[in-house]
Amino acid sequence: MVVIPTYNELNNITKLIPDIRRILTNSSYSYQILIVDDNSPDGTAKAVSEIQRSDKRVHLLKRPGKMGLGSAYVEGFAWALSNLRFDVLVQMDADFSHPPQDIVRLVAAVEEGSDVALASRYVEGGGSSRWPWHRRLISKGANFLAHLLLGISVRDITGGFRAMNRRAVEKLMSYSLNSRGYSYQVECLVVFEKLGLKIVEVPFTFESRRAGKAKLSIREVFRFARSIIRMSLKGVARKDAQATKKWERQI
Ligand SMILES: Nc1nc2c(ncn2[C@@H]2O[C@H](COP(=O)(O)OP(=O)(O)OP(=O)(O)O)[C@@H](O)[C@H]2O)c(=O)[nH]1
Ligand SMILES: [Mg+2]
Repeated sequence: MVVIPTYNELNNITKLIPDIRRILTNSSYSYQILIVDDNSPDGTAKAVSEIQRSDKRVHLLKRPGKMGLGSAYVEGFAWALSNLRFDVLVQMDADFSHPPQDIVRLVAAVEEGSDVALASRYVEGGGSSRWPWHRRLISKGANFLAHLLLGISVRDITGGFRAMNRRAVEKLMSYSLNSRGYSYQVECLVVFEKLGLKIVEVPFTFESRRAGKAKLSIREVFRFARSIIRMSLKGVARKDAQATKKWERQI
């Protein structure tokens, strides 16, 4: 199953869904696609509803407003766990930065025994194509900060193209993830490494977004740095641990 958060991705999503469908139909895997849309003003959700009419394997979770990539994934994963049957879950961007044909290699890596497979720019054979220097710098800086403060061992910490088995998704959802924005990708890895899950990096080439506007702002960069610092100081707690703390405070 493939989960895709969208905000103003009309011109990408109407092409991406058919591409994923074609690629997975031609592979040995069955597919389901979940779009988590934050009431995009460009009508992304309406276009997805149209596609849904002829394809029951496409699902749509509509949220009232833009609440951040991380929170879209958390809601999407929780919805998928309670409503759909799947063995492997793939998360990816809607803008073709994550080439849909690489889904098959990621899923295969999980089927071969890894809990989590990361599409990675920073292992041999991986890279970024046609990315401006300032975006490369932000990406490298974000990875450097996360390595330094959190001691994560994988190379591409901030990438958002990943596959994981159902057990990994279930475990992840038992944690209280605080990242609403881009640091979500890092927070998940903190949890996965803490749990000792088997993580593999699969090289891929990150492409520039095909259509639509970039959403990464300076505000998001600062928010990311703040989240990494918070994680390094406080870690990431399980939901029940948090509940216990609250209870302790009450008595
Ligand atoms: N539902 C939801 N999706 C979001 C939100 N912010 C970003 N997205 C989606 O998350 C994915 C990644 O966001 P992008 O805007 O592509 O971020 P990026 O790749 O760092 O930046 P550019 O591709 O250069 O714009 C895309 O599919 C976006 O549509 C949000 O607040 N809510
Ligand atoms: Mg993008």
